[in-house]
Amino acid sequence: MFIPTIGVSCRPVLKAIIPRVVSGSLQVSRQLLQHRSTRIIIPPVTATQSQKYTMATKAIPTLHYLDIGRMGRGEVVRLFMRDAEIEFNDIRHPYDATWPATSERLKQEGITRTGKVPALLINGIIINQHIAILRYLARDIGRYEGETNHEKFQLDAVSDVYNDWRTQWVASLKGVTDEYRNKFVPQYYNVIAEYYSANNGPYLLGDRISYADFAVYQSIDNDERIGTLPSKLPEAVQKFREAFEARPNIAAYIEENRPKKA
Ligand SMILES: N[C@@H](CCC(=O)N[C@@H](CS)C(=O)NCC(=O)O)C(=O)O
Repeated sequence: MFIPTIGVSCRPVLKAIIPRVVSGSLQVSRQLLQHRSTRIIIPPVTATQSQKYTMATKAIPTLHYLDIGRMGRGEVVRLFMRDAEIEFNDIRHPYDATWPATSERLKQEGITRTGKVPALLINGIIINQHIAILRYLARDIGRYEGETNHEKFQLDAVSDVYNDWRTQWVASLKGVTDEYRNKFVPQYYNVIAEYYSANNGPYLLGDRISYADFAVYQSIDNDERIGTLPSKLPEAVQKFREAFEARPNIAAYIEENRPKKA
């Protein structure tokens, strides 16, 4: 069987592999993958629900997200996969007047239950909810996770703090309020700094990176992009940012995509 190996830098025109959970069993229907002139036939695969975690389709994972550059929840997943050297197909859907129809189609195809993305097709299943996706990936590869119950708790807690931030950040896209800029954001980075200081940084778990670090980094990046990042970050957050941006697998990517200073 021909196994597609389309690098993350490509913008493939793909019809995705569409696994469907049908009454307790997972079925990956016969698919046609199209990448410009390349046509790749993936044969049908079926598995019971209990097999779904062990079934490997041998296809590389496919990420569905919006075409909104470095912003948003899908970028957290992208950064994680780049750092972890997980090759993936990167499908970016236009976020314009066509999106409602695309969202509906993705629902019909079983790619998202809520109509929202990111969605990741991996190991013959579809997973949604970006933090849950990070946790799945971390467990799958046995890295980027907490080891003890207390470490796992810290990752969960910081992910929740980040999710609260994300809700407010999305709301700010309609217009940044003084409340968001001058109160919510500084308070958020102070709380993050407390968590990061507890293990002496630079990462949340000290010198070991974890999935939560990718979410926190994206909050710094996304605040910078909408002009709401405080001019001076708390020391622990700044130290984290510098360590994260120097990571060998993502440093160049971050540099290339850095927002241009006005
Ligand atoms: N709880 C979901 C939220 C997903 C979500 O809201 N995604 C946004 C993009 S970041 C989306 O799909 N927006 C398009 C829409 O609402 O139709 C997660 O964490 O992934």
